[in-house]
Amino acid sequence: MPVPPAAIKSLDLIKKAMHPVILLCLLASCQSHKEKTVNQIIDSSLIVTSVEKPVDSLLTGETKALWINLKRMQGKGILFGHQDATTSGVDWKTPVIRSDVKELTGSNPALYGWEISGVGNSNNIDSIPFSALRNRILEAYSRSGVNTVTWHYNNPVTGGTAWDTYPAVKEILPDSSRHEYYKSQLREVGHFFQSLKTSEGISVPVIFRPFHENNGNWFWWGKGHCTRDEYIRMWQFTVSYLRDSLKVHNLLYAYSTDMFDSPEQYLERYPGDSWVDIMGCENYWDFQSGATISNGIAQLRMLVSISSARKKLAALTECGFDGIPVKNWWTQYLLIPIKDDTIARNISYLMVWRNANRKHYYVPFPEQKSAPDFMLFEKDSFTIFERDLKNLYVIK
Ligand code: BMA
Repeated sequence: MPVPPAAIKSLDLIKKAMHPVILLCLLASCQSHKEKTVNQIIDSSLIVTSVEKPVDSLLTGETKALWINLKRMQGKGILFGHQDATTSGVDWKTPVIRSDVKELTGSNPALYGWEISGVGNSNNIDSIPFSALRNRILEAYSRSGVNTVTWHYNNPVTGGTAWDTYPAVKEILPDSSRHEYYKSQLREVGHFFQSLKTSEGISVPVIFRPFHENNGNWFWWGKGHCTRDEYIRMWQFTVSYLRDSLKVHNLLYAYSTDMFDSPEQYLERYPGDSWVDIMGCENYWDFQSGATISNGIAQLRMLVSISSARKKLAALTECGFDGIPVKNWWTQYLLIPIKDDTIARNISYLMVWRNANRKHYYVPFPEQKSAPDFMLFEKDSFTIFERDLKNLYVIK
């Protein structure tokens, strides 16, 4: 099995620090227990290092400023995010430009989620043209909004969707059958991120969250369809190819699981402190019923503890209630439980999913039953919408 880049780096450091004889013995034993050694090295990356450094030491100034400003804001408020906020709503779709959040509250969200499945083609998985996506991202940036991108990447072996769980991860790793194809896809991804340039030539910062919900079994990169080692190697290759080979320097990397029970479970597939900027989790379920909110809060508490020990940011990277059937859901099920918890309130942002149409939506429209409560949610001093944002792209 090829040694992942992190392991190579660690071996280099060990080589530099060690007496040559000890080193020879170590390398000899490495040959016979290569598999075990690789795992041990990956395990050691799970030890808290407390180094306050983004994944990419060559980050653009604006991206680094975003990272620093989000850190400074921890505990002071939570950015509210909406997937596809200005590309699709309950009654409209690009090329129209509206925002269901703004139409109700008078303000855009502070954070925008976007989807790049299909990158390289004209349209993404949800029929949004990439040209429009690019413009909406640039516009969000010009209003000091934060952009985050997910990738429901089609199965690279079968060509099926992200939900086609044929075990493809091992096939895209270095020296495997679909590796060159995977690199060609990453070039499309990198090209898209590099194309996000303002007229002044500034690269728009993006929080990239690939291979999300990795402890669920519904995506081909999920649990049950790849080993922990394969997942970590895929993650590390992806980051290092974008950053080191393609020289994409406007990305913060967010790692996310779905719901989890313990820090160990959360960290099971964690790629290591040098490979992650934001530690996220997604949780739709626990915030939908009074009986389970405390589970959701317990997970956010664990997330904040794990991430702050590592000097990372934490976020509820996806949540929401499809169709929002509960009148006071925004304040009573989401805002107050998080805000009132001294630890959970340190997450940087939360994001609800997209408004596709009147059968699949996460933000209310004027006559929807939770609309008044969503307006109260926006007015609360702890939620951050566009109108509450300072410039996140300069360091003061
Ligand atoms: C899912 C649904 C799908 C969509 C996909 C990617 O949760 O909203 O309709 O295609 O996300 O955006």
